[in-house]
Amino acid sequence: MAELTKTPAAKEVKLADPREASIEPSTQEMILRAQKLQIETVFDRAVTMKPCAIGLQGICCKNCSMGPCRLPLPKGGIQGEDTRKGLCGATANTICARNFARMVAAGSSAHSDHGRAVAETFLSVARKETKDYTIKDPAKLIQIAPYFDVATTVEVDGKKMDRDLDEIALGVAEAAVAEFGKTGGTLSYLKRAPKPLQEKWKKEGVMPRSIDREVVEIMHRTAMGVDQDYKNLTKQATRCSLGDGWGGAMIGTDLQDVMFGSPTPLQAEANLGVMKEDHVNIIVHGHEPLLSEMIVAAAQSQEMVDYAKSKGAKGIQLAGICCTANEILQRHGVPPAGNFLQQELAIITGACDAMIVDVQCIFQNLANVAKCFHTKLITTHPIAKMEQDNVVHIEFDEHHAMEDANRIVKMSIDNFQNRGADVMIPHHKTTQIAGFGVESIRYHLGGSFRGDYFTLNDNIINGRIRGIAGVVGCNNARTKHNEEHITLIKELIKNDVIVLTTGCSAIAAGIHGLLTPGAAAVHCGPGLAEVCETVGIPPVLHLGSCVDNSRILLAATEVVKAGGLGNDICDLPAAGSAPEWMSEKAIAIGQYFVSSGVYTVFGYHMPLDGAPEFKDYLYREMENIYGGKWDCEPDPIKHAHKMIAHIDKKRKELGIDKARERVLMDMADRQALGVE
Ligand code: BF8
Repeated sequence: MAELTKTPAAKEVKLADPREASIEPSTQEMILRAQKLQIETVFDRAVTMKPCAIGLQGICCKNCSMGPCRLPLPKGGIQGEDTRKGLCGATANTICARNFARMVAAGSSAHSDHGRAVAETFLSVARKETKDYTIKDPAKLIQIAPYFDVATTVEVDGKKMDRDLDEIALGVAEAAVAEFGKTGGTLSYLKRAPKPLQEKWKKEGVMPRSIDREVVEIMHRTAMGVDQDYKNLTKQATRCSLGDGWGGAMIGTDLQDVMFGSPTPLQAEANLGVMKEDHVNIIVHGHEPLLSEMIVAAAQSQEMVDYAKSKGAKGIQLAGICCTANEILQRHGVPPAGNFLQQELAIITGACDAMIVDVQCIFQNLANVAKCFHTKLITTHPIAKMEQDNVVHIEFDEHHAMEDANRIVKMSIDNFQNRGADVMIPHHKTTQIAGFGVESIRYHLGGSFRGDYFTLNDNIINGRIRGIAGVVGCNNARTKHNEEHITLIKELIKNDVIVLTTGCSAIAAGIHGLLTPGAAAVHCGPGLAEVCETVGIPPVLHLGSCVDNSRILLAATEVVKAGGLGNDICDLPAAGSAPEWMSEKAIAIGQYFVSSGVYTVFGYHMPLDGAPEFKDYLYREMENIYGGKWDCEPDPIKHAHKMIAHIDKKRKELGIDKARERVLMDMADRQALGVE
């Protein structure tokens, strides 16, 4: 039996108030339990350590060893000329724009390296070098092939015939891998965007040339003594981010769909309460589903279930954290045990027999928490190891993926018998419907015969649906866990704005019961409720993981194509949001949304306050170039109303604001008009 040990905490750690830390009851319970067991968590660290005030303003430059140079705003703001400079003379605008661009580079590289791993695995599939992965969605493969200039038909004796699927797969795989380092032209997927948007990108000179090149160029341009014009730096940040959203991330999403199947709506549970005391609990955490897909297969195999039973468990309960959770949720209905801020808490239940991590959003402190229990913490990726000695590294290789997965699941089962007596799994869990995508929205809102986006557009034009919001992104220990997501989403749907969600925001929405058709009657305005009830969909649609934000770009493009709502994404009554963002990946996503024409509001804060001119460029001038702009609002209700005001402005520009007024009439209005 594992003996409980304390985590080596920083000296004088203050304790978080669980009710101030999260709105979610099982999270509160687990924070309290951790404190009783003297196990430190992110929530305690957040009250112990304050963020750096200068870093918060975005104006600390540490790009050479003459610095770090710090250029805080003078008390009382800038009076007259802004004379602040670093040792080399770099202005606050330059420093802030460099820092911003580097965040875009880091975020884009994370999504795109994920996309590359998926593309390389798909190449192994196409070359028949692995038996463990196959093509589960050939229709998707045929759909994307033309974007890579891969023919899907051949002419035989003057007749057009379907081309061999293996040949198409090889063509697509080679072209997809080449996108990361291609030496001529621009990215293939850019042609999926609405034409006017492509024209804007061309005019601005921001069409990404290759995915990797734009990241490298940011690192070059932000190195000491290179680009010293914040507008020029922002341009490169745009080019790099487009290489993420319309490049690396989109390739990742598409090829995952091809190999693992495109998601279709399914029912599952969510929250820490999905863990089971009498089962082997395995948690997968991270982002790339290459391994977790195999873990799902291994954990569901009769051989492993029997093995678990032979060790005294009733079965195997697999669950996820973060975006790996979203990946296996949307394709297999495997429940998420929680989002970003709940990762330590899953171990603190005492019932986590193994936590298997791949890349991104993984706390190093997991190792310290795991040390207090029997939990096996297993790293699996060559680029993401941990220094602590209680961490096991089992390197995953797609060429023997199933073998690796079986080994990991067996190790997890073997660890079940080491579980201590002190187990406490919170009871809270909810039911949710997840697994929406571009295709399933088309089907659900259009029906099987006339499945298309016309129906969605009709409902936007007639005002039942006021607009579309993409609410995405992380949790942040500087804000109350899940509060901004849930308050914001509720306010949007109350005002008839349909919400598309991904990432940790989607997990929050699931945990708080917003991903069910039944949520429409409880939380929605009358128009959106009517649509959801008629069609049988939730008012908040779970579109997957953070790389799947590419699905939101494509859904917006489908809405443009369906007609009646303008010619470009920036014409749509739509807005984006990341209310509890923390990761550089969120900044990359925000930049590609803005540069694709979306008004995008972030919560908490943006590291821009120290450079008001650069901030103004992002918050106002970008709109003149791409039709989208940045904004920030920490208060979730005000945040929602900024998005709604933008949606209403777009409705007015489209001339559909009158229809909206008609729908908003209440009983008294109708009686006054004599129509009731
Ligand atoms: O990529 S939402 S905390 S898990 S970064 Fe991380 Fe943020 Fe969650 Fe998914 Ni996206």
